[in-house]
Amino acid sequence: MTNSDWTASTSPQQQNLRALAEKTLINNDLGGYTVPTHGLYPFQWNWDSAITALGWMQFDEQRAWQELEILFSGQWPDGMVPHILFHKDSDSYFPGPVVWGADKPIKSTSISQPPVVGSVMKIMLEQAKDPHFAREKATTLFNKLVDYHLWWYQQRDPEETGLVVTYHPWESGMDNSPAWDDALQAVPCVTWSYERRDTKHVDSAQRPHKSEYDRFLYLVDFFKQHQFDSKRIFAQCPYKMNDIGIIAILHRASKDLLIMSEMLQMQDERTEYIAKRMEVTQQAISALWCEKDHYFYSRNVLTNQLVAVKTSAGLLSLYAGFASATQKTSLNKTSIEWLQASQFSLASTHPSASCYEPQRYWRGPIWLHINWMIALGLEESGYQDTAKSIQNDSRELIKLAGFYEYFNPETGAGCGGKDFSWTAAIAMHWLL
Ligand code: 9WN
Repeated sequence: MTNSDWTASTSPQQQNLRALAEKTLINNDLGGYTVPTHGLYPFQWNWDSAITALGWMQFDEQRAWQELEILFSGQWPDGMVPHILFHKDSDSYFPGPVVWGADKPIKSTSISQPPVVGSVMKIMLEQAKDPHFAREKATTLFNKLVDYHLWWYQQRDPEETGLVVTYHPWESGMDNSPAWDDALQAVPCVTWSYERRDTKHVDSAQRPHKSEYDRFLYLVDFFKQHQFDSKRIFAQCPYKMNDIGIIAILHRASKDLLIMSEMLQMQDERTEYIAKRMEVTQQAISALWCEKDHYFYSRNVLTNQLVAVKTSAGLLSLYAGFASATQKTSLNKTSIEWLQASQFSLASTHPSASCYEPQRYWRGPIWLHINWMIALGLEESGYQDTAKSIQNDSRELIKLAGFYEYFNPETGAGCGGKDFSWTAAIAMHWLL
């Protein structure tokens, strides 16, 4: 089937995929929140839930807003929205609530995740078929969203450098990205033994190594031992990263938050403060630009070194909107060349990098929600053709393999968990 056949009208195959996508969300619904997939991830994840709400929006607006309400029900008193909310017990995932040891106000992890929720909320407000209902829901959630953004700026950038820090690869959402390799080497390993559950659900060749888990768990213990105290952790954490992915997603979401504050007429000194912090980020972002490689990289805060490995997170700078005109031209050129480097696009690590592994999680596989954000950034920067290529490949992948967690860029094979919520949601929102 050519692409024009596909897009010309609603084909039977498209209708079928749409029905399957709806069914995927309905099956993953645990009564108001959606698990990413059963077994492998049996709880509510922060950025998964936000992306998944975009899918619910396509056929049940009430349910979409409920997803966000339940996500914010786990917000900490200091404004943080945790990366996982352990609403119900499950022994199919490790590490669970006992290892994390955090309970405010409900059992959760003690770190956050890429704050895409503000951008999702703005889309939900703009695209609502029932604008009155959407406005009411957005108005109720808006102050919680502001608290969450203030938490990022104040607790994760207390010195107002413009670049927030992250304390854990799990916080980046891109867990075993090669961008974290060196910084993670400096983190000690846990000395207690544990049993992983992820490799009982998924082939271990598609998951992180034990050497990474040992350090992930050391950091979890570190937060607990420091009683989740922001100041102490900021001063002493052995892993501190300026993650270009989080910085970009936060910047975009802050911009969307400010647009919503106008739509809802909820501007105040707090939203003004967010606007000021965004200006500081805009000034500071050049520190993450590598002039030699014409690319945005993450930075290890503890060594002050840029991590010169091309991961898809750097392309989120277009989605954030903080790249200059010359940077945009270079980034589009890089994207075109990146697309040509594998059969399907866009590999999460550039295929020419020595650390590229096409089926190992965040070291090469394609993630459709990242493709959506990158394509949006390219489109808004004027590069429609490049954005279209990414969109066409994404559509091809779900036609070939279904709603997998991630995809092998060389073969198009689905990897990781099956019947995955954010893949089904992005398919409904962007592809079908
Ligand atoms: C740890 C749920 C989450 C995603 C992350 C992805 C993976 C968890 C894990 O699954 O991480 O948070 O145990 O591997 O890396 O982005 O939110 O889908």
